Amino acid sequence: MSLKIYIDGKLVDKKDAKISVFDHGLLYGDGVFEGIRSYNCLVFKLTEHIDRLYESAHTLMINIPLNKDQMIKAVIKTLKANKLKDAYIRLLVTRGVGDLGLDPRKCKTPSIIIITDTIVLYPEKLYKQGLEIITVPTIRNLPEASNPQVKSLNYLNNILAKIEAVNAGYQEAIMLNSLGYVAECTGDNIFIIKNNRLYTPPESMGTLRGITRDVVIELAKKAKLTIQEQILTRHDIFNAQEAFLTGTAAEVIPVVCVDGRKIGLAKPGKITCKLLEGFKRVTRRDGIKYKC
Ligand code: PXG
Repeated sequence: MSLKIYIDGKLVDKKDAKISVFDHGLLYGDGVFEGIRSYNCLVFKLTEHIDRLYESAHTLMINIPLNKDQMIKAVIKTLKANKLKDAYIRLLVTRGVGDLGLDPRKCKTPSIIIITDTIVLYPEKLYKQGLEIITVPTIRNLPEASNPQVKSLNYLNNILAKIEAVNAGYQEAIMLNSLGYVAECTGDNIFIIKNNRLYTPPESMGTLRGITRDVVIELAKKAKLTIQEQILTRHDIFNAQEAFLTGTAAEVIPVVCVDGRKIGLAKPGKITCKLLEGFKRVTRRDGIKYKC
């Protein structure tokens, strides 16, 4: 059975899932998106992802033609059509079809695209061994320019950082902000642990308020760990006892080496592993259920 893609209310075969070359999502990266997962027929934190999508769209003054309930129904409908129990869901809203100029007023109707597919994950062995990452020259978008809280279709900032990591032989990169403080990774947030305290950069550092990040903060609070949103330097990261990344795709992944400096014992830390276990439990328990 061919994969069905939702485009503007219709479910079409993957081979027919096409949009106009005049769509400003393509011409200018003018649009917003979310990456969401479902686990055994439970969509994890769907409401939170939908809220973030609508906030991104609001800032860009994109009027999404569905309300939030209708959007949730559209996501579920697409998952069911594809009989996917465990899925990666990519939800996009583009500015829509306009002309070759920038003027968004020429784009009358935003387009909604929902792609549900199986997820490509980091190999299991990386969760056991931990990731080695580096800092890259490309800094994170300035909040005063293209605000990192807006998950826009223009991801060039992160893609450049990813290219720099890959060119150097690494899979993920730490992006600093314009002041040289740690912001986040290309598609993940970063945490460190020292003396039973959990640290992660605040939003003001150019950090996306990740939904996985929020879940991990809640788990840490329940585990009676002290959690501090704090400015972090590379020195802080190098001298942490544990480090890990969080994101919808990666979940919680240990980091064992940064810029050639071993982190702690250079293997996944105890607290990190506990948080990963806790996270997996939550994904099996919470979420919006659908029949599959
Ligand atoms: N920071 C950035 C810049 C992101 O794009 C996260 C953090 C984590 O946020 P969530 O809400 O997922 O915990 C993201 C996540 C991918 C992929 O395939 C991930 C993201 C975007 C595009 C692709 O790993 N966003």
